[in-house]
Amino acid sequence: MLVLYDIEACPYCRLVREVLCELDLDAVIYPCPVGGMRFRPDALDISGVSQFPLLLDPNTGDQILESADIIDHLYKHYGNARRHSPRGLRRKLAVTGSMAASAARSVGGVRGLKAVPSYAAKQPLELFSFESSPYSRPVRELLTELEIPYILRNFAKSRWQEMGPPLVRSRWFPDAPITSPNRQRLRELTGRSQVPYLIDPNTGVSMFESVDIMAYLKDVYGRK
Ligand SMILES: N[C@@H](CCC(=O)N[C@@H](CS)C(=O)NCC(=O)O)C(=O)O
Repeated sequence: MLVLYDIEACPYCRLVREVLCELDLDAVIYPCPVGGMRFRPDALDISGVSQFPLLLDPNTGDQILESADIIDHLYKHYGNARRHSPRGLRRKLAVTGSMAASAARSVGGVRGLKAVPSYAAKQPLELFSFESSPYSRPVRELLTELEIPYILRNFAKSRWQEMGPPLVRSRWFPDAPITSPNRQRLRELTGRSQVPYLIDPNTGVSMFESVDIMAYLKDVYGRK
Protein backbone atom coordinates (compact mmCIF):
# COMPACT_ATOMS: atom_id res chain seq x y z
CA MET A 1 0.00 0.00 0.00
CA LEU A 2 1.12 3.54 -0.74
CA VAL A 3 2.25 5.65 2.22
CA LEU A 4 1.61 9.38 2.41
CA TYR A 5 3.11 11.70 5.00
CA ASP A 6 0.40 14.32 4.94
CA ILE A 7 -1.09 17.45 6.49
CA GLU A 8 -4.83 17.60 5.89
CA ALA A 9 -4.91 21.42 5.57
CA CYS A 10 -1.87 21.59 3.27
CA PRO A 11 -2.95 22.70 -0.22
CA TYR A 12 -0.24 20.57 -1.86
CA CYS A 13 -1.21 17.46 0.09
CA ARG A 14 -4.84 18.01 -0.94
CA LEU A 15 -3.90 17.95 -4.64
CA VAL A 16 -2.24 14.57 -4.09
CA ARG A 17 -5.18 13.19 -2.09
CA GLU A 18 -7.54 14.31 -4.89
CA VAL A 19 -5.64 12.16 -7.37
CA LEU A 20 -5.50 9.20 -4.96
CA CYS A 21 -9.28 9.54 -4.75
CA GLU A 22 -9.79 9.83 -8.53
CA LEU A 23 -7.67 6.73 -9.07
CA ASP A 24 -9.45 4.79 -6.29
CA LEU A 25 -6.14 4.18 -4.52
CA ASP A 26 -5.86 3.40 -0.83
CA ALA A 27 -2.98 4.77 1.20
CA VAL A 28 -1.63 4.69 4.72
CA ILE A 29 -1.72 8.26 5.95
CA TYR A 30 0.83 9.40 8.53
CA PRO A 31 -0.40 12.79 9.71
CA CYS A 32 2.37 15.34 10.21
CA PRO A 33 0.66 18.45 11.60
CA VAL A 34 2.71 21.48 12.59
CA GLY A 35 4.13 20.80 16.05
CA GLY A 36 3.58 17.05 15.64
CA MET A 37 6.21 14.72 17.08
CA ARG A 38 4.87 11.30 16.06
CA PHE A 39 5.59 11.00 12.33
CA ARG A 40 7.38 14.23 11.40
CA PRO A 41 10.76 12.92 12.59
CA ASP A 42 10.33 9.79 10.41
CA ALA A 43 9.54 11.94 7.38
CA LEU A 44 12.59 14.07 8.06
CA ASP A 45 14.76 10.95 8.38
CA ILE A 46 13.43 9.59 5.09
CA SER A 47 13.55 12.68 2.89
CA GLY A 48 16.05 14.87 4.72
CA VAL A 49 13.68 17.87 4.70
CA SER A 50 10.58 18.94 6.55
CA GLN A 51 8.31 19.05 3.52
CA PHE A 52 4.89 17.57 2.89
CA PRO A 53 3.46 15.73 1.03
CA LEU A 54 5.96 12.89 0.97
CA LEU A 55 4.93 9.71 -0.85
CA LEU A 56 6.52 6.29 -0.37
CA ASP A 57 5.63 3.74 -3.01
CA PRO A 58 6.70 0.26 -1.90
CA ASN A 59 5.64 -1.13 -5.30
CA THR A 60 8.25 0.85 -7.19
CA GLY A 61 10.65 1.66 -4.33
CA ASP A 62 10.24 5.40 -4.96
CA GLN A 63 10.10 8.12 -2.33
CA ILE A 64 8.88 11.40 -3.74
CA LEU A 65 8.61 14.98 -2.54
CA GLU A 66 6.85 17.70 -4.56
CA SER A 67 3.14 17.27 -5.15
CA ALA A 68 3.40 17.65 -8.94
CA ASP A 69 6.00 14.86 -9.11
CA ILE A 70 3.88 12.65 -6.85
CA ILE A 71 0.83 13.22 -9.06
CA ASP A 72 2.83 12.37 -12.20
CA HIS A 73 4.02 9.17 -10.48
CA LEU A 74 0.46 8.17 -9.53
CA TYR A 75 -0.84 8.69 -13.08
CA LYS A 76 2.15 6.90 -14.56
CA HIS A 77 1.90 3.78 -12.41
CA TYR A 78 -1.77 3.59 -11.46
CA GLY A 79 -3.80 5.59 -13.98
CA ASN A 80 -3.60 6.96 -17.46
CA ALA A 81 0.13 7.41 -18.08
CA ARG A 82 -0.61 10.21 -20.55
CA ARG A 83 -2.06 12.37 -17.78
CA HIS A 84 0.20 14.70 -15.82
CA SER A 85 -0.03 17.17 -13.00
CA PRO A 86 -0.83 20.63 -14.34
CA ARG A 87 2.22 22.91 -14.60
CA GLY A 88 2.62 26.66 -15.09
CA LEU A 89 -0.54 28.77 -14.83
CA ARG A 90 -2.86 25.78 -14.47
CA ARG A 91 -0.75 24.53 -11.56
CA LYS A 92 -0.88 27.99 -9.91
CA LEU A 93 -4.67 27.97 -10.29
CA ALA A 94 -4.90 24.46 -8.81
CA VAL A 95 -2.77 25.46 -5.80
CA THR A 96 -4.75 28.68 -5.32
CA GLY A 97 -8.03 26.75 -5.41
CA SER A 98 -6.66 24.26 -2.91
CA MET A 99 -5.53 27.10 -0.62
CA ALA A 100 -9.02 28.60 -0.89
CA ALA A 101 -10.49 25.27 0.26
CA SER A 102 -8.36 25.42 3.42
CA ALA A 103 -9.16 29.11 3.94
CA ALA A 104 -12.88 28.35 3.69
CA ARG A 105 -12.46 25.94 6.63
CA SER A 106 -10.52 28.46 8.71
CA VAL A 107 -13.23 30.40 10.51
CA GLY A 108 -12.15 30.19 14.15
CA GLY A 109 -8.69 28.80 13.24
CA VAL A 110 -7.27 26.57 10.51
CA ARG A 111 -8.35 22.97 11.01
CA GLY A 112 -6.20 19.96 10.26
CA LEU A 113 -2.96 21.93 10.51
CA LYS A 114 -1.63 21.92 14.07
CA ALA A 115 -1.05 19.06 16.50
CA VAL A 116 -3.05 18.80 19.70
CA PRO A 117 -2.10 16.59 22.67
CA SER A 118 -3.11 12.99 22.02
CA TYR A 119 -2.54 9.34 22.89
CA ALA A 120 -0.92 7.18 20.22
CA ALA A 121 -2.93 4.54 18.37
CA LYS A 122 -1.17 1.15 18.30
CA GLN A 123 -2.55 0.17 14.88
CA PRO A 124 -3.66 2.48 12.08
CA LEU A 125 -7.38 3.14 11.97
CA GLU A 126 -9.32 2.70 8.74
CA LEU A 127 -11.39 5.50 7.21
CA PHE A 128 -13.75 5.22 4.24
CA SER A 129 -13.85 8.72 2.82
CA PHE A 130 -13.69 10.74 -0.36
CA GLU A 131 -11.68 13.90 -0.71
CA SER A 132 -14.45 16.44 -1.24
CA SER A 133 -16.94 14.90 1.19
CA PRO A 134 -17.95 17.68 3.61
CA TYR A 135 -18.58 15.09 6.32
CA SER A 136 -15.33 13.18 5.83
CA ARG A 137 -13.11 16.26 5.80
CA PRO A 138 -13.65 17.24 9.49
CA VAL A 139 -12.86 13.66 10.49
CA ARG A 140 -9.61 13.71 8.50
CA GLU A 141 -8.78 17.10 10.04
CA LEU A 142 -9.19 15.69 13.53
CA LEU A 143 -7.17 12.55 12.73
CA THR A 144 -4.42 14.91 11.56
CA GLU A 145 -4.53 17.09 14.66
CA LEU A 146 -4.45 13.98 16.90
CA GLU A 147 -1.62 12.44 14.78
CA ILE A 148 -3.53 9.20 14.37
CA PRO A 149 -2.33 7.08 11.43
CA TYR A 150 -5.06 5.69 9.22
CA ILE A 151 -5.65 3.68 6.12
CA LEU A 152 -7.50 5.98 3.76
CA ARG A 153 -10.03 3.91 1.85
CA ASN A 154 -10.99 6.13 -1.05
CA PHE A 155 -14.61 6.00 -2.07
CA ALA A 156 -14.90 8.18 -5.16
CA LYS A 157 -18.16 8.45 -7.06
CA SER A 158 -17.98 6.72 -10.41
CA ARG A 159 -21.58 6.97 -11.67
CA TRP A 160 -24.24 9.66 -11.62
CA GLN A 161 -26.50 7.34 -9.59
CA GLU A 162 -23.97 7.68 -6.75
CA MET A 163 -24.55 11.44 -6.44
CA GLY A 164 -26.71 12.84 -3.68
CA PRO A 165 -27.26 11.89 -0.04
CA PRO A 166 -27.03 8.17 0.81
CA LEU A 167 -30.68 7.86 1.86
CA VAL A 168 -32.08 9.36 -1.35
CA ARG A 169 -29.71 7.30 -3.42
CA SER A 170 -30.52 3.99 -1.78
CA ARG A 171 -34.25 4.74 -2.16
CA TRP A 172 -34.09 5.82 -5.83
CA PHE A 173 -31.31 3.60 -7.16
CA PRO A 174 -31.22 0.55 -4.90
CA ASP A 175 -30.05 -1.74 -7.71
CA ALA A 176 -27.43 0.52 -9.32
CA PRO A 177 -24.33 -1.66 -9.84
CA ILE A 178 -21.34 -0.83 -7.66
CA THR A 179 -18.13 -0.33 -9.62
CA SER A 180 -15.72 0.85 -6.92
CA PRO A 181 -13.94 -1.84 -4.84
CA ASN A 182 -14.25 0.17 -1.62
CA ARG A 183 -17.96 0.83 -2.20
CA GLN A 184 -18.38 -2.91 -2.71
CA ARG A 185 -16.41 -3.67 0.44
CA LEU A 186 -18.35 -1.24 2.59
CA ARG A 187 -21.64 -2.54 1.19
CA GLU A 188 -20.58 -6.05 2.21
CA LEU A 189 -19.47 -4.89 5.67
CA THR A 190 -22.41 -2.65 6.51
CA GLY A 191 -25.06 -2.91 3.80
CA ARG A 192 -24.65 0.83 3.17
CA SER A 193 -22.79 3.26 0.89
CA GLN A 194 -22.02 6.13 3.20
CA VAL A 195 -18.90 8.00 4.28
CA PRO A 196 -17.24 8.69 6.59
CA TYR A 197 -17.07 5.22 8.09
CA LEU A 198 -14.42 4.55 10.70
CA ILE A 199 -12.99 1.21 11.80
CA ASP A 200 -10.75 1.19 14.88
CA PRO A 201 -8.96 -2.15 15.20
CA ASN A 202 -7.55 -1.04 18.57
CA THR A 203 -10.93 -1.03 20.25
CA GLY A 204 -13.07 -3.09 17.87
CA VAL A 205 -15.35 -0.07 17.33
CA SER A 206 -16.70 0.86 13.91
CA MET A 207 -19.16 3.62 13.14
CA PHE A 208 -20.85 5.98 10.67
CA GLU A 209 -21.75 9.65 11.29
CA SER A 210 -19.03 12.29 11.36
CA VAL A 211 -20.23 13.89 14.60
CA ASP A 212 -20.18 10.53 16.42
CA ILE A 213 -16.80 9.60 14.92
CA MET A 214 -15.27 12.88 16.05
CA ALA A 215 -16.68 12.54 19.57
CA TYR A 216 -15.27 9.00 19.68
CA LEU A 217 -11.81 10.08 18.49
CA LYS A 218 -11.62 12.92 21.01
CA ASP A 219 -12.77 10.63 23.79
CA VAL A 220 -10.35 7.77 23.05
CA TYR A 221 -7.29 9.58 21.67
CA GLY A 222 -7.58 13.19 22.83
CA ARG A 223 -5.49 14.11 25.85
CA LYS A 224 -7.41 16.44 28.14
N1 LIG B 1 6.35 22.53 -3.84
C1 LIG B 1 5.95 21.67 -2.76
C2 LIG B 1 5.42 22.56 -1.65
C3 LIG B 1 5.08 21.76 -0.41
C4 LIG B 1 4.93 22.63 0.82
O1 LIG B 1 5.25 23.84 0.83
N2 LIG B 1 4.42 22.02 1.91
C5 LIG B 1 4.36 22.69 3.20
C6 LIG B 1 3.04 22.38 3.88
S1 LIG B 1 1.69 23.13 2.98
C7 LIG B 1 5.44 22.14 4.10
O2 LIG B 1 5.97 21.07 3.83
N3 LIG B 1 5.80 22.86 5.16
C8 LIG B 1 6.87 22.46 6.03
C9 LIG B 1 6.43 21.91 7.31
O3 LIG B 1 5.21 21.80 7.56
O4 LIG B 1 7.31 21.55 8.09
C10 LIG B 1 4.90 20.70 -3.29
O5 LIG B 1 4.21 21.00 -4.26
O6 LIG B 1 4.79 19.58 -2.74
